[in-house]
Amino acid sequence: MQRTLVILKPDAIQRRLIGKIITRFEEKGLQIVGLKLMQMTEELARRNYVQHEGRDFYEPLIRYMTSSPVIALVLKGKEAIETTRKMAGFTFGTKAEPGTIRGDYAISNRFNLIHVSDSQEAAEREISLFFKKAEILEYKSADIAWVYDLSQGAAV
Ligand code: FUP
Repeated sequence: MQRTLVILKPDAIQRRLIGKIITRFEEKGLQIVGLKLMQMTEELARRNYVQHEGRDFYEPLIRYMTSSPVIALVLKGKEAIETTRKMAGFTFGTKAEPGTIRGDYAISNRFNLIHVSDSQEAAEREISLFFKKAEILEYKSADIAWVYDLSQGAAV
C-alpha cells in the first residue's frame, strides 16, 4: 500500500468542487488517512514546489497557492501515487483528457485544481511537510475486502 499527498488548490475550494473531487477518490477505493483545510504559508508553498524554483511560472504559482485556503489530503491505497496522478490528468487544463479531474473541470494551465505527488520520494517529503505523524490515522475500511478482492483471505 502506498500513501500520497493530494492538495485541492484554492480554485477547487472557491469553485465549490471539494465534494466532487474527493468523491472520485473515495469511489475509486482510496482511503483518506489525512485531511485538513488550511491556509498555506509562503514558506510551505515554496518548499512544496522547490523543484520549480527559478522557472518563470514559480512566483505566480506561489501567489496562487497562497491566495486562499487549500485542502491537504493523504490518500492510501494500492499504487496510490500512479493512480491519483492518472485521475488528476495532464498538468494543463486544455490538454488534460476528459474523464480526469483536470480534464473535466480545468481549462487553465496554472489554475488546475489539484496537486498530486509524482513519486514515492516526493510523496514522503510532501506528506511530512503538511502533516504531523499523529494527524495521519491508521484504521480499517469496512469494505476493504470488496475493494481489493481479498477472496484468498476468505472474504467471499
Ligand atoms: P503537476 O505535477 O502536473 O502538478 O505539474 P508540475 O509539477 O510540472 O507543475 C506544478 C504546477 O506549476 C502546475 F500544477 C501548474 C504550474 N505550472 C505552470 O503554471 N506553468 C507551467 O509551464 C508548468 C507548471
